[in-house]
Amino acid sequence: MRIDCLTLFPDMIRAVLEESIIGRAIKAGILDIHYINIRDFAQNKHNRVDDAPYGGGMGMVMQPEPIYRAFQSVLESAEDKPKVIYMSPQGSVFSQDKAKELAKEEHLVLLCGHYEGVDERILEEIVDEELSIGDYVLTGGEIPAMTVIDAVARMIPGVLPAEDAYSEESLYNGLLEYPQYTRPPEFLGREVPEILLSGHHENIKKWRREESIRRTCLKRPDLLQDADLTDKEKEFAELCIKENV
Ligand code: 58G
Repeated sequence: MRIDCLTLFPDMIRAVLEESIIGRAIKAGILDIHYINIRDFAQNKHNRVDDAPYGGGMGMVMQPEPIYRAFQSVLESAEDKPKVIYMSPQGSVFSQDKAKELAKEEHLVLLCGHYEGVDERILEEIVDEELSIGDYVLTGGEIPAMTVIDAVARMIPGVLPAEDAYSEESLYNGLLEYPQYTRPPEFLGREVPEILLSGHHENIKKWRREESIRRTCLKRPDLLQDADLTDKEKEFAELCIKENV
């Protein structure tokens, strides 16, 4: 998959992504990430890319031309038509399902805004989709873009070390993850649940499933609506909620 980031802070995104497990996928050639500095496409003396909003009001707005030229430079080096995403608090809220969906794309362009955002005409002209990572406002779209790239990249086969790792994990099945333990078997007097040391895979699987349901009931009951539960598991969930344990 190819991803182009249109941003005023290319080094910030690069530093974070190349430091993580995503960096390995880039080196392995599974991911091809390009960092495009919108300021390189300014055409005035001081390389300005923002200006005051028409109609007045506070702050600055990113001008359309440098963003458009940066985008054209991406198109020139691409054989396909990329999906263009603008990171914004006005977008639909990003999710695991969305990450899985985007992981099927061949080419993404992520536009990161600053100040009070980008000129509306850029959204109309080049943006296919607006995405938000949650209901809060940040100073730039870079952190949301990194979030989307990380979540999408780990859904691409070969990016995670163990390919089956994510098929069973939390949120994949609409439930929270079961609790994890590693050595030592006792820590500050707290023991690892005996069943995990038993080697009895069938029982362990059952215990983990129940713990997933229990946790989801306690921490994120809103997720239960879309979770795939058997009738028996639904009864178990009711009980967890009623007894609050
Ligand atoms: C209002 C304020 C509209 C994404 C700022 C547009 C981007 C949060 C998210 C902006 C972002 C999120 C300028 C800075 C977008 C622009 C950017 N804040 N929740 N801020 O995903």
